[in-house]
Order: sequence, then structure tokens, then C-alpha cells
Amino acid sequence: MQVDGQWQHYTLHGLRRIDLNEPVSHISYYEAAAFAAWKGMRLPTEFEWEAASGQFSWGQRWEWTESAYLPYPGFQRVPGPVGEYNGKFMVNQKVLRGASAFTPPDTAVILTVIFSIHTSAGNSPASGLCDNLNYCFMKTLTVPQPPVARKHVNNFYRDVVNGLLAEHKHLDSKYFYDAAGDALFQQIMQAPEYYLTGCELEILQEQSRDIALALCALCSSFDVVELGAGDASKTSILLKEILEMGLDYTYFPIDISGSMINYLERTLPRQLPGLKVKGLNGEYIDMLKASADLTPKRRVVLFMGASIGNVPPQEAAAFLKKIREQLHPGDILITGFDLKKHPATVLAAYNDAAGITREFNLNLLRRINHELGANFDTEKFEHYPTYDPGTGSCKSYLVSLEEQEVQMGDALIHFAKDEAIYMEISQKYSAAEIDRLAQTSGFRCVRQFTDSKDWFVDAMWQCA
Ligand code: AVI
Repeated sequence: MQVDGQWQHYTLHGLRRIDLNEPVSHISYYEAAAFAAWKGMRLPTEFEWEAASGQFSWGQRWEWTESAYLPYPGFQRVPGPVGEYNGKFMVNQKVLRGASAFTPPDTAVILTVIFSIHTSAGNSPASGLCDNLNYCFMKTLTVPQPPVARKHVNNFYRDVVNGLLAEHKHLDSKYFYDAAGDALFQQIMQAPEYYLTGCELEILQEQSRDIALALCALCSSFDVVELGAGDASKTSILLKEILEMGLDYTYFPIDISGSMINYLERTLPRQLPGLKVKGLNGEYIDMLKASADLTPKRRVVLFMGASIGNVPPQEAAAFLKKIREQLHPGDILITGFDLKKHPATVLAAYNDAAGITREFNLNLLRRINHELGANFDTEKFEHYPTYDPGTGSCKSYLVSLEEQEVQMGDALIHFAKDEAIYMEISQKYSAAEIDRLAQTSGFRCVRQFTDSKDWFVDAMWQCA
């Protein structure tokens, strides 16, 4: 409904403004299919969903498939009433796959079948509510969780328990990005205080031609590999510029999200006619290695955003060395770095007035509750960002507001009042530190492309 000219919807917390960055949710099969068609796509079949399911974070959502409720190949009905009940495959039903907050971690996913029944007042148990509506009746069956998903939960549980039982409690910021975390990060990037996205966008909008010219001056023929491509919205500006220079090249986006890779392979060639796209779904270094077998050309590797800042400088150097080991002399790396600047500007970016970054941090505690069955009360933790202008370390913590205990599986985690969990580092660099990092990791600095405020750098390095 519209309130004061703005679209709103009813949620469990009452009427809320529709956030256009949130995933589409609480919709019927027909709405999901229509939305997919509107986006030029289709819903996955149940089998496609299952093949891709290792990439999903569990306990977050149910997802519509376009499959009818049918038996798996080889299904045999067991004799007796159980077989009669479970062995009938009804018509006019579609399958939802996924898990909810209450799905036991590490043991099962729920296969849910939706019975779409046309009802009218007086003839259904829900008649008072849904006169002439299709209403859904859910049947749940537990099935073994696929091995990849189980591995994900095991690693997540192990990392969280180790981090929270350590003398100085810490969590790994790579776990921020479940579906809710992704949506919050999208909102952070639009927050007025979070300058990083705008600065790098400006570099790409204003200097893509210079970047493309510099690349062509270094090598006449190359392919482009991107680490953590995401939706490639910023990179596509540079990709377009390279195409317009008449270069015939392939773009290899690498991403841990299989659905993002599918999306890029479908949409980018339409958006940028002539662009060849071959997505690589997996970990950065593994996929970078795989890309070497797919092209004899030189590779230009992009590592944009300021993701390199999400590990301490020593780890950043070790990671850049690993990238270097996968490249050949003459290959190129372009990395985004956030520069040191006035401390208040940096701190505000991680402490936005609307409290989105606070929610982004607290969301990891909620994720641990949903996926690992913990009982964090997020009201009892305070978001506490810090910035040290000397070292350039911007660190976020969650501080326990009282002495408390949190249960997570067999582990009982004790928090003293004011005890902090170290959540994330967002390291800032000076131009000289960036050059030194290039040298220590086996690269030669070519050029630094900075925005008009000198707040952000896309640094171009060549393998020595
Ligand atoms: C993804 N990364 C570069 C962001 C940053 O600025 O460190 C993550 C972030 N954390 C809080 N706000 C944004």
C-alpha cells in the first residue's frame, strides 16, 4: 500500500517502508515466476536448486522452484498407509526448497511442498481470512543435508566457537555476508557517510579511458579476470571502455556465489554486446589458477572495492604474494585501496547516523542464532568502531553491555560486562605504503588512479 506517496508493506514488525534493495520475499509461486520472467529469467528447477545449494547460506529462506512435486527417479512407494500417504504425488503443486530459522543446523534441510488450493468463504479452515484466495498448506519432509552445505555449517561453527572462546574474542568478517548481510551492505554503500563506493565509482567514470589506455600500452592483448566480481556494476564501466578500444577479450568474473556468476553470464553480454564472459565459481586463488588454463593471453586481474583492507597489512601482503604466484611476468593487477584521511571522515563511514553499519555487525550475531542455534540477545551488544590514524587501522567491535552467557550447541560463552568481540578491520593506506606493498609482494608499480578528493586509489601494478 502507499502511505504519503511511499510504498509500504506489513511485516512482523508492523507497517514498514519497502526497501528496494531487499531480496523479493513473502510471495506466491505465481508472483515469483512473474518476477523472474520480468527480469528475463526463470525459476530454477528443483534439481538445479539442489546442485547449486552448496553456495547458499542455510536457515535464511525458502525458495520457489519451477518443479512440480514429483518423485525422485527410482522412488518406490512403501507398502501400507505410510506409502499411501507419502507416495501420492499430487497435481497443481510446486516445490519450495530451503530451510528456516528452526531447521536443525547440520542435520537436515526441509523439502516443502505447497498445495495450492482454490478456496472460497465457508469451505476451508482459513475461510475467514482468504475468501477466494489461493492459500498454502505446507507439508514438510526432512532430507539429508547435501555434503557441501554440511561442510559450510561445520566450518562456520568451528570458526565461531574458536573465535568466541579465545582470550580476545573475535569473529571473521567474511561471515557478515548472508542474504541479510548482503542487503545491509548494499544499504551501507548508499549511506552518505560511506564515501568509498562513490570515490571508486568516480575513478571508473572519469578515468576508465586512461586506465584502458594504460593497459593497452602495457600489453597489446589480454583477458580480464575479476576477484569478487559481485554484480560487476562498477567494473562494467571499465569493461565497456576496453571493448570500445577494439580489444577482443574475455572477462572471467570469479565469485563465491554461483547465482551471481550465472547472472553475470546471462546479463553482461546483453549489456555489453561483443563481450565474452566465462564465470568462475569458487575461491579466489583456486579460480585464478584455473583461469591460467583457459587463456594463453596475459591476464589483467581486478580486485576492486577496498576488500584488501578487510585483512591486516601482513595478511594483505601474503595474499598479494599468493596472487603473484598465480600470474606470469607482464600480467597486471589493479587493486582498490582506501586511503588515510581525516580520522573523523573514516570513523563516520563505519558509524553512520542511520545505524546501518551497527545492524550489519549485529546481523552476524543473528546469523549465528539462526544457523548455529545460539541465543545472542543483540540488544545486549553495542557497536563500537575505532580508527587509529597512525596505523590506518579502522576496527569494529561489539561490546557486551552486561555480564552474560550465550549458549551455542555444547559451548557456553561467557561475556564480562564491557568485554568486546573484534568484528572487522578496514585498513587504510598511504600512497607510499601501497607502493611498498607492491614491491614486497613481487610487483612493479605502474600508476595510481585517485579520485578528485584523493580519498581512494585504484593501483595498477605489473608482475616483475
Ligand atoms: C567490503 N569492505 C570493503 C567494506 C569496508 O569498508 O571495509 C565492508 C564494510 N564494513 C562496514 N562497512 C563496510
